[in-house]
Amino acid sequence: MAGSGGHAKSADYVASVLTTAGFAVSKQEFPFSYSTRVDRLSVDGTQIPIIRMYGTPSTSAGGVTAPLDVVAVDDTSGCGTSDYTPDVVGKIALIKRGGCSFAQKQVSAEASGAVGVVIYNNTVGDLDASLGEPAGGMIPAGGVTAAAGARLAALAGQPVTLELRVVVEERTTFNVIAETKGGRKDNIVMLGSHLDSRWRGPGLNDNGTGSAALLETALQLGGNAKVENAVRFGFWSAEESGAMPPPGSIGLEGSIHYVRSLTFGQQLDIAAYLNFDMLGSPNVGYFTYDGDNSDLVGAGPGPYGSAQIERTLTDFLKNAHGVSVEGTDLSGDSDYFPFSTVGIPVGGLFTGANEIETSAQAAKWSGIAGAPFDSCFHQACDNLGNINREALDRNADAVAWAVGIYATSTESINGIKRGEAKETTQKAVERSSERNLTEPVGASLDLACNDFA
Ligand code: DTR
Ligand code: ZN
Ligand code: ZN
Repeated sequence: MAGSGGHAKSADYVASVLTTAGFAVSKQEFPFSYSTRVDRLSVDGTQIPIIRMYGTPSTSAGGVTAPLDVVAVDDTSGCGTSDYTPDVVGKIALIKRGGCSFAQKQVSAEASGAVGVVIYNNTVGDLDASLGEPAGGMIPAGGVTAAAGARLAALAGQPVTLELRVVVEERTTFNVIAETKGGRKDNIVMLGSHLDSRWRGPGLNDNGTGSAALLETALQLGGNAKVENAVRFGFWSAEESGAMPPPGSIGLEGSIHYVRSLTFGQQLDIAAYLNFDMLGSPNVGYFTYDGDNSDLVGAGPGPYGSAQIERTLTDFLKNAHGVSVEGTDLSGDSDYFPFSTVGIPVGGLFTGANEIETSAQAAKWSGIAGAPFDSCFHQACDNLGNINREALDRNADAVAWAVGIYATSTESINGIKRGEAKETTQKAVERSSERNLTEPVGASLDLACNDFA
């Protein structure tokens, strides 16, 4: 997660191996709002896993400690004040799920004098729930499993500590940018992936897979490679919003910071940006970014040249691996967004998140219809066991193929031929008009991000 020691170690490693491989490497620091959360329930010195209910107020640091009051179990346990005895005053109420909304249980407990609520599940699995309207969130409330509930029900009167808190603080994190020493600096091929994970887990598919594919491609290319066009790699931080993102937060903070830091001329020097975010989803879908909006749904086409990138990636996966690819909409949900907003042609690969794979997709990709592409998306289980290695291998080949093609020539994207003299400013302005740029860059990026938010 951005701002954590884990991200810093990952980014330092990437910077180190790319420096050793001969790249010109820089770290681009930027401030961001680090938000994480403490969800803690302890009793008898042991911790019981608990998930804060969405909408609950936070406790202070250290939480609230009070005796446990076990509310009688019936079909509507804890749904009305008549379910509570005067004993619950000043205590933390343990309530079984069922019979009414979580908000109603919480409001009834608060009205009866409880200082906190622990609701346990009435079915298998975690209880990751919401109190609905904020009006329901008056005392701290969290959910535990049925097994934890049974254990707690035997501890009536024991002191328990309930700490449910969001930690938000201004921190600094950094992107890693690496560029070949050779190649044209006015026609750069850029590729990127985010190196940070979601707050709940290690993020091996999202986005260890994209970062690993990019890093290995860079190391195989080498920073001293003889290339026609310079190749630049961006390993972004803070793509994932924090544990409790502010309303409207779109994340993408590292790539947005990067594009905003470029002058207009520096943006024109980038011939294309290719993004790789989730390349190894277990129940794999093979998607390329729909640069020409041929699926006619959602967002429109990308900037001129995006369709050609889609074609290159689609044809490679078909010809080299016999994979039939579908388009995924350029709807702004990863780090290509700030680049496309300023008119830079974009493309990329994706293997699916928590969307459900259809029967038709399962048939062509040998997957499981009706199941998510990645059931551990943004969860703690997004670990090394959550990677479809065949999918990662195929997609990594496509990343390398695209680098080989575009480091040699971007003519199919922007018409610039190999060895063509550096274009005049007039031509650059004409080219930028092809990118439908109508106002200064920063404004269009702000506009788009605000729109998006
Ligand atoms: N938002 C990305 C995952 C994601 C969802 N849809 C797409 C489409 C294209 C690339 C990535 C994604 C994340 O959670 O990092
Ligand atoms: Zn993610
Ligand atoms: Zn991602």
